[in-house]
Amino acid sequence: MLEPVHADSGWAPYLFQVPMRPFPFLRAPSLQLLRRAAMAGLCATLMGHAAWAQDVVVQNAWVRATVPGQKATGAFMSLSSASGSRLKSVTTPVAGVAEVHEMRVEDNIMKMQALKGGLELPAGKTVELKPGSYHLMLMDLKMPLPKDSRIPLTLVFVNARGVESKTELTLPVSVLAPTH
Ligand SMILES: [Cu+2]
Repeated sequence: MLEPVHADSGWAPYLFQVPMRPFPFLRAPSLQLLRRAAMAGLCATLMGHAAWAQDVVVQNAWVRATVPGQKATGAFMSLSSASGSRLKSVTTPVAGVAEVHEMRVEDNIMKMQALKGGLELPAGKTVELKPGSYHLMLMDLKMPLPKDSRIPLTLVFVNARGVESKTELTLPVSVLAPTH
């Protein structure tokens, strides 16, 4: 599995994971080198076509910094799914409760609520999780999140065939959306 990449440099971070056993048919020890070479080639290919490897590509992920005593914050990112997927759930060790939320205006009041069924990611579309819109809500925070720190966060996706996959991220903590 590739480590989640985070770019401080301004290069858009591509965060994805690779299936652990893509070549079960190449198990013989004599094929070890061939297998390794194939993996290297595959990885090189994946770098250029991230969406092909993992159905969902995560970009520009960040979490809002907190002040001491603050018990909740939001995490934001853009998600694009090649073949259609659903963000089912989210977990992070820094929060007791983490949910996928939407914000909408009801009777002129901005309200937010958990998306019980998760967030649909239509094939080929980029879904933005951003302040004032869809977001990940981290509640019951176990520690302050100072800016310029990082937190681990796991996204659970379900693809169009109903297969679940996890994407492990490391999110930068920021006061505003990092510029890219
Ligand atoms: Cu919320």
